Amino acid sequence: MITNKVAWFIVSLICVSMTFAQDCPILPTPAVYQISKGNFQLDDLLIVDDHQLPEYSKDLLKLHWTNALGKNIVFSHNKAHVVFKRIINTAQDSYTIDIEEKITISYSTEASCFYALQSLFQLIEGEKQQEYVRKCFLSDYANFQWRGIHLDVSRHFFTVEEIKKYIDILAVYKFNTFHWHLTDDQGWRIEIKKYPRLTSIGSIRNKTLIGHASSEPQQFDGKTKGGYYTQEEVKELVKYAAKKYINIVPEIEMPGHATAALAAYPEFGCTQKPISVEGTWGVFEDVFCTKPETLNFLKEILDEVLTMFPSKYIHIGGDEAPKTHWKACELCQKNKVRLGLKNEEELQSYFIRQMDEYLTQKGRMLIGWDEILEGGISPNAAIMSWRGTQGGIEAAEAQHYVVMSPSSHCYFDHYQSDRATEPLAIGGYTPLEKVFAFNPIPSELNPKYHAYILGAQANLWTEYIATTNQLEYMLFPRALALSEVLWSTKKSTYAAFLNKLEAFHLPLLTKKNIHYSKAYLYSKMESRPTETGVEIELSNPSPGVDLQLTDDAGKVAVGASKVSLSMFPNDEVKSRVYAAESSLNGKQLDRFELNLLQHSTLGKEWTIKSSPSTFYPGIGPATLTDGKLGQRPWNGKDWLGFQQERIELCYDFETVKSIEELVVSTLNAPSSWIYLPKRILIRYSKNGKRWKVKIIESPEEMTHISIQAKVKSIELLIETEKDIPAGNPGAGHQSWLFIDEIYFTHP
Ligand code: TNX
Repeated sequence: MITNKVAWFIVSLICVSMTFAQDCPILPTPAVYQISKGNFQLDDLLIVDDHQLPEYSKDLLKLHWTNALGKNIVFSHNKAHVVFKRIINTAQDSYTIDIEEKITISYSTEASCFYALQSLFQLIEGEKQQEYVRKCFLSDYANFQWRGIHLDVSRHFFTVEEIKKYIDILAVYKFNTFHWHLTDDQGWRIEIKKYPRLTSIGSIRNKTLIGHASSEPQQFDGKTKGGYYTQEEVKELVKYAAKKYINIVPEIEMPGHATAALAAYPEFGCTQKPISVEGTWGVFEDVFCTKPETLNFLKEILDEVLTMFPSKYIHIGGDEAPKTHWKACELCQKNKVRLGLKNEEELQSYFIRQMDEYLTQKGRMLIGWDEILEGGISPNAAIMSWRGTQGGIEAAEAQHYVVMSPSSHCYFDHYQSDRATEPLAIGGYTPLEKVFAFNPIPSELNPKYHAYILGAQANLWTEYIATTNQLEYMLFPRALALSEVLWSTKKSTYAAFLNKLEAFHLPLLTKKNIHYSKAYLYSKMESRPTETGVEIELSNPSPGVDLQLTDDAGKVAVGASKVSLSMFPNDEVKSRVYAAESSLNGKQLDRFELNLLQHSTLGKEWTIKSSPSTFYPGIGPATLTDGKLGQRPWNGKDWLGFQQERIELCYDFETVKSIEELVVSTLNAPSSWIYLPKRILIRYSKNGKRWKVKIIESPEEMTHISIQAKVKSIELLIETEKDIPAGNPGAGHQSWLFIDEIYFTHP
């Protein structure tokens, strides 16, 4: 975080009490914004004193003034409307804009001059007619120094032009880091002169999965797909981004996600068997071998990478590397013994350390995914924490730099609503509000380590994203919420943020021909337990929206903000349909349906003896009896998630009941580490004295368990897959169990 603020800045902060932040159209929200009386007229000709105007800012100003605003601009020291002043001894990325009789922009670094212009353009954009700008004083600086967005170009390739458009829009929102994920199992995308087969073979795959990786059997399109960037193109992009003060951090994955490289050069794997570039998504066992020849090969690749990227940080991946081949490889095992290492995790640590030493020697710094903590973190490495924030906390406490990118808040390949109309995604649920609420500094981290958190970044993995339209849809408006998190020291409320989006920024994106999602505006339908059953509530907080909720028996509820209907338990299991409609001024905004299950324990509560994870709490125990089945692919809602070996639940009927079947609904999504139970043990009793036991081995997603007895109490012990099997995402870790509903049928 930037800390050196001097008196000049404190003075401007004091003005904060006098600001009218709600009127400020700028995103991310500036630290200080104070309106004065009157407007500054924007004539057809703008005279700009370029005396202290840095070159890239001058280019930007010229381009914006002529192209976006359609006005003329000249540079002259006489009678200038706009002047620039470089000031020293202020916070690193700080600037002020003073709009009175003329516009004075003061800035600390060249980048901050560029940011000042972005803010000025947004002020102009915020006016109805772009003929004037309100007089004001604005003072601003960055909260975090790593403000990143990532893009995976291996799973799907994006052209240089498409990436330029991506960079353009990131610059508008004051991001300064573009993490370019260039290599993975499905394609090697960067030219390496010494190893030409990396691109001639490694960039091409001959089939791509259709649909979700969890579908069985998997189907493929049988089409050849490829694409890579020449070194010239890479250099051009690096320069292009630098002119917008965006640093490109390249990622060259090792030791895992290496299939494409090993398809080109099998001799650098352990088995040396010929393999093909992957056409499906997941974690694969063909990883780089730990032998010296392979380490040398990777160092030679890095040599060329360093000539293209001036970035201090170089990302070497390090995630999801199965150790299966290392365990069977004679050379790796010899290495392990020679180095006195205990296990394969330490061998991975050795591998990363070699790269760390190499990069450090060249004056760079290694950054890797949080798996590189396993087996011991390398001395100079920085950590990108993706499996939650725990890895980041551990690294910061060990005084290593950290970039936070937990999948819970920063994975923009996850769903942003629970509607079936969303484009197919990998899974997970990361709505706009959650991104907005993210804080890169975990509350449990001791303040003395806060300075190690460089910032955060959103990741855009493209297994399920093949077009720029969809890419933009996944990115916006979530990226704008993240810009607020990363830049702003005066973050607005969520409601004020939404107002700014609607009024200024979504129209701006449209103008720039950028797609975005409006999922945050959708009405929500939730079912919640009541004394007598469940209440189905339809809600939409947007002002003026009329709601109508109808059930399949023709019952209707109408109103604004929130309407509800009730559903009661019934011994007959039945699927019921609820239809929701919302409209604004008589015009339909939205219509959707929800199927709910009516059953005998609807709205009743199971006692859960093992706590669900705080990441996937659903709506508490009532999740299991709310009549709502979870979505597939899963989107994080409507499920109770557990990450433990044994889960115990019990239920007591008020009186003895005849039961035909018990139905347990769970999720199978191995690509997200979520597994079906290994076994379910059921105990039930009529009187609490004599118990009958049933064991179900390898249950399915929807398991019907025949009971055929009179029952008062029933207990479930669910056993999970302790170690995720080798070759799968999360191999070796405790699997997750997700349950959405449990119910009974009666004779
Ligand atoms: C995990 S995040 C991965 C990627 C996938 C992503 C999908 C990380 C370090 N590894 O290989 O694309 O999940 O969300």
